[in-house]
Amino acid sequence: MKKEIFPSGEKLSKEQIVHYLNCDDDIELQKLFDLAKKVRNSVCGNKIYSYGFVYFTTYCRNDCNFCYFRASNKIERYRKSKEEVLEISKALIDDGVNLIDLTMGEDPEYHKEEFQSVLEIIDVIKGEYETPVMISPGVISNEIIDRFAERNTDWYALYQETHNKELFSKMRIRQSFEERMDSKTYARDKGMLIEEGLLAGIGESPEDIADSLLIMGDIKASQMRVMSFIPQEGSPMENFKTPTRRGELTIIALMRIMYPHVLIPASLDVDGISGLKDRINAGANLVTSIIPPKSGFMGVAHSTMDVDEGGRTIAEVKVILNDMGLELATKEEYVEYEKQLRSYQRYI
Ligand code: SAM
Ligand code: MD0
Ligand code: SF4
Repeated sequence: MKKEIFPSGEKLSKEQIVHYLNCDDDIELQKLFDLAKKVRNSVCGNKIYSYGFVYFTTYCRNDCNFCYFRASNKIERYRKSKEEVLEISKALIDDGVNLIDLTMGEDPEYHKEEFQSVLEIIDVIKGEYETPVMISPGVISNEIIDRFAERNTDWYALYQETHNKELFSKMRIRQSFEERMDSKTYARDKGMLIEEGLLAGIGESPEDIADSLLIMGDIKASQMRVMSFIPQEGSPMENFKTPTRRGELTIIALMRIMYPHVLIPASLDVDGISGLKDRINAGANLVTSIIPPKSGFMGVAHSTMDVDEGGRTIAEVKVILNDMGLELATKEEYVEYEKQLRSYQRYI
């Protein structure tokens, strides 16, 4: 497969990135979004990909300052059985999602059993259901990463949130910046695709975001995300304000222009279904956080928003995308795209 399967990205300098992040000229920003959309269409045509979200345990040993599910937050938690996880995954696949994102808090129970039940779940989803899988387990040992990689688990998602080490230590308290970076690059070197991610509105500067955008390219992330911070009840950042969405949308557009090949989520977790259109119009090519209604499963940033109301379903997403002249990709089309991403990895 040739490198030319994807257009090459704009090599923006840190100064150029900072310029756009500081830009408050609506006309200039609209030009950026239009360019991002044009780049996206040249890569994906009118297709948009979709991931089902399965947050199967909300227990966590960590105390991230921004997160509702941090260990010290006194909330109701759940840990779903293997059967429940498979049932919801099957329902999502039947609805038409392209991939299942198995997400968890850093639950000590799973560390104790060395992720045996997660591996068994992956075997069924990949084998019997013939569907790609992403795992979002937090930091895990290299030995466990080896086991995921051996099973051809497609993706390892692990978001740094910021690449400013001082800010990182205030957000992901008592966690190692290096260990988190090393886990994802190790997974990449073992053949897994990796997703890197940012939180917007946690006290970062435009220069920090520019650094992150450049690092995401350096580590060869094939999926890149940004989500606006949503304040969580009971957490230390409860009274922080959520930022305006201009930042998130500008970052999506910059990612698309700099790295035309990557998957960039429009996450329903940030603003629910009403936030879909703007993110797609900024250059996103993937809808994430699709959750069946009344399933008893949660989102993260907005743990319950639009879930039971059925707002986070394929049916709802389809209506909005079709209105925009876009279509949801089939699983086969997604698998082909993933294959191209893998080939492209070798050239960058
Ligand atoms: N526990 C694993 C980890 O931290 O890597 C995986 C799940 S974690 C809940 C997934 C992501 O949700 C975080 O990396 C963060 O980007 C996002 N998130 C958590 N709290 C958020 C908030 N308050 N606002 C926006 N995004 C948030
Ligand atoms: C999402 N709520 O896609 C999910 C989550 C974890 N890999 C993804 C943050 O928005
Ligand atoms: Fe735990 Fe992940 Fe939330 Fe941090 S972001 S507290 S690791 S669930």
